[in-house]
Formats: sequence, structure tokens, C-alpha cells
Amino acid sequence: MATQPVTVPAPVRRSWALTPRSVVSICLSTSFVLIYVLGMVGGIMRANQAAVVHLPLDTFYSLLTLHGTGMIALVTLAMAAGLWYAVHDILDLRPRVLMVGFALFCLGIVLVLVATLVGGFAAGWTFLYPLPFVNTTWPAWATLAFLLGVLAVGLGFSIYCMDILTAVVGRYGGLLRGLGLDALIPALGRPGQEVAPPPVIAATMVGIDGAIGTLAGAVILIALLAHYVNPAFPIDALWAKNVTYFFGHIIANLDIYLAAGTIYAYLPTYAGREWKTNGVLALSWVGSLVFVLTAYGHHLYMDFVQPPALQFLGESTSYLASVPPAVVTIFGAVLLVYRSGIRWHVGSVLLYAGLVGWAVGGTAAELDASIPFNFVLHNTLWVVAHFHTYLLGGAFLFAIAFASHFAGEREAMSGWARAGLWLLLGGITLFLASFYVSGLEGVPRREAIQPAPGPVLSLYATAAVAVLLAGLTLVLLDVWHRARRSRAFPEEAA
Ligand code: HEM
Ligand SMILES: [Cu+2]
Repeated sequence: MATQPVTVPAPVRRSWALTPRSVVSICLSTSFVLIYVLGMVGGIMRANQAAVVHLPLDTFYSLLTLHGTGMIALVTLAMAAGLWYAVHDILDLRPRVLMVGFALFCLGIVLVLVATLVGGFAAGWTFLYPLPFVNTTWPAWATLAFLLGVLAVGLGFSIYCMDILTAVVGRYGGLLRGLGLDALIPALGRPGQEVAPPPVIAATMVGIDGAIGTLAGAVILIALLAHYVNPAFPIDALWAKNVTYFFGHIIANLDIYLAAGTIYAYLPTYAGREWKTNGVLALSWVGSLVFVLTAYGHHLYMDFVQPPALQFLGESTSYLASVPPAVVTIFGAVLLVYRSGIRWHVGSVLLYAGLVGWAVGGTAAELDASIPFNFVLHNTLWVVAHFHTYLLGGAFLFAIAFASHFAGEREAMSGWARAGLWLLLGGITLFLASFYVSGLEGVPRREAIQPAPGPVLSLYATAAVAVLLAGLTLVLLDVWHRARRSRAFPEEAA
């Protein structure tokens, strides 16, 4: 009898396959490593303001530009990956497209790194016209590299948004249903089709506002590039400021709305309760969609040539913008967790802490968006305080929360993680307190050398950054360790 050849199963090449998990892991690890480095850059800037280290002035402003641009891009990348993962099954999203977006983000970040660290570009992350062109301390090519870098990041995000919108239309037959509006207006619904769940509603809102915001970004960047090529190409400074802040405000805000989508997806898994779409939730997201687009005017209160109607629009929608997240998402999250016997782990602690950061930062933002307060707080460190509260103390914490959930949280929280959380949250609180007090004392933002009492408060802040980074190191190592374990036992992962 002839012996049968023994068939050896082909080795499974899991590590390099473009699966949803692998692409999301790449996005998260890249953004966390770079955020950590840019956090250290932030600490160096605080140490310089405390006169503990003495950077050359132009180096300080290049680092400031790198930190601002890089952080916004990287937190967007991490949270975009988080929300993508939360909805990829429902919307049948393709990992390949996310990878293209990721590659464009990386290209953009490399260009920004080269522009600032090698070229010395230092016009601030808002690259406000005509700063990139007049009295520069850097060569012209650095301006070009920076503008192209921001363009690449914007293109990456716009591909992400368009992919989500296409998938929403494919799955729900229209954007209104993607926004869950059939829960409010039943006539919009289709027989037999369920209402979009909350994470899909968030993804649709981000997709629409992100597509519009990145389009505005492309318009201003292309205009600046045209001016770069031919300095006779005219740019109206007021128009440029409106378009630039329209773009910047939308992108920075969407970080938190991307995060809200992931909260809808993951907080219920800790609380053991469902978060369902209803008419109020759908309406609140339509409100956010409109207010995020119209509130940017609060960046132009000091521009007396801005048409008054736009100033009123900016102030009123800045107030209205706070209502949907506060009333629906934050209050909804509190109700979801209340008496649920929630399981506390790194993910749930940070989701909750992030909600606090979001609420506090939002309140501080509302104060600054009120014109009488803005007279006093405009361009002081109060501004930096409020956006770090909801970006560092909100969106970034949500990003780590998602990563921790993604890595798997089967076993109890480790002692290291617990210590890391205390240090991280304590460090962030002290770090933010220093910005707030400086702002109230009238210390201006974006100054390498500050008037008193800036330097002494910067010294406290420098120590707080060291505590914050120590905590971040422990938390990220704990997440990384669990991610490695769950790669060995994939069924453990979420
Ligand atoms: C360890 C964490 C962080 C530290 C130590 C830090 C520190 C700083 C410092 C010292 C400044 C300059 C403030 C001034 O004098 O005007 C700054 C500005 C800024 N940071 Fe952070 N930051 C951190 C995290 C973040 C995060 C997570 C984000 C965004 C998601 C962010 C976005 C920005 C932006 C947009 C600016 C303004 C840049 C500009 O004025 O052009 N930062 N940060
Ligand atoms: Cu704004």
C-alpha cells in the first residue's frame, strides 16, 4: 500500500497581514510613541519658561510649532483609529483605506519634523498668514515643507472621512439615517432597517465636519502654496484668518467627537448596560455637527474688521456647542455608570477621567468664549489651559482608554497600572493648574521668556510634567504588556 504524503500546513503569516487589529495597532503604537516624545518637548518648553534650561529663542518657537501641530495630528490619528475600530464591523470598512490615511499622516508628520527641527520653521501650528512669509528666521524651503506636511495630514484625514461617509451611505442609504435621524422622524426610516447605533452617528458627524474642515484646509494651504510660488499672488489677511481658524478649530474639536464615538462603544461594555440611539441623542449630534462648523468665530473676537454678524454667530454657537455633549453624552455617561457596578480597569478609569477633563475644559472654554472674559483672557495661558484640559485631560486619555480595552483587560488591574494612573492623573491636574493660574495672572501664551509670576509657575509645571510622564510610562508599559499577551492569546482581546 502506497504511503500518503504527509501535508504540512502552511505557516500562518499573521504578523504582517492587513487585518483591522494590525492596522489599528500600528496607528496606536505610532501615535503613542510620538505623543510621548512631544510630551517631553512640552516639558522642555515649560523648563525653558521656568529658566531652568535656556533654549535659543528660535529653537523654542520651532519646538512650539512642532509640538502643537504634531500633537493635534497624533491625537487625531489615535482617536480616528479608535472610532474606526468601533464601527468597522457595522460599516464594513477596509483596513487598506485606513492604512492609506495612516501613511499620509506619517508623511505629513515627517515633513513637519523636518520643517521645524532641520529648517527651524516657527510660525506656530496655526501658520497664520503672513507669518510664514515675513521676517522669517528660517529658509523658504522650511515653509514649503511645513505647508506640504499639513496638507498631507489633511489629505489623510479627508480620505478617512470620505471612506466613512461612503460606507454609511452604503449601509444606511443616506447620511440623515447615518445620523440616526429616523429615531426622531420615523418617516425617514426604512421598513425593516434598524436605527444607526451611537458610534455610527458620531462617525457620520465626524465624517461630514471632517470632510468640510479638510476642504477648507486644502483651500488655505493651496492659496499659501500659490503665494509661496508667486509672492504676487494676493491673499487677504482677514479671509486667511477666517479660513485657517475654521480649519484648525474643526480639526482640534473633532478629536473629542471622535472620542465621544468610542465612549459610546466601550463604556457600555464596562457598565454592562446598553447605550441606545433615541431622538434626543440624534438631535444632539445634528446640533454638534452645525455648532462645530460655526463656532470658530471665537478666535477672531479681537479682529475689529470682522463683520459683527459673524462675531455674534461665533459667540452664540460657541455657547450652544456645549449643550449637546454636556446634556447628552456626559450626562448620559454618568447615568450609564450610576449604580451599574462598573468594573474599574485602566480603560474605564480613563474613560471616566476623560469625561471630567472634557467637562472642565469645556467650561473653561465657554468662559474664554464670552466676550467680556475674552478681553482679559485672550492670548493668555488660560487659552492653553482650556484646550490642554480637553485634549490632554480628555481626548488623549480616551485614546489610552481605548488602547487598554483593545489590548485586553481580562485580568485584574496591576499594581503598576494603578500607580501609573495616580501619577498620570495627578501630574496632569498639577500641570493644568499652573496654566490656569498663569492665565488668570495675565501671563501671555507663546512666550519663551515670561513675565512674573510665569517663571515660578512654570517651575511647578515642569515638575508636574515629570510626574505625568512617569505615570504615562507605567500605564503605557502595562497596556503594551497586555497587548503582547493577548497577541499570544487573541481570544482574550476585546
Ligand atoms: C505631556 C503633555 C503635554 C505637555 C507637557 C504640553 C506642554 C505644552 C506647552 C508648554 C505649550 C506652550 C504653551 C505656551 O506657552 O503658549 C503647549 C502648547 C500647545 N500644546 Fe501642549 N502639552 C502637552 C500635551 C498636548 C496634547 C495632548 C495636545 C493636543 C492634542 C497639545 C497641543 C498643544 C497645542 C495645539 C499647543 C499650542 C501651540 C501653539 O501655540 O502654536 N499638547 N503645550
Ligand atoms: Cu475654537
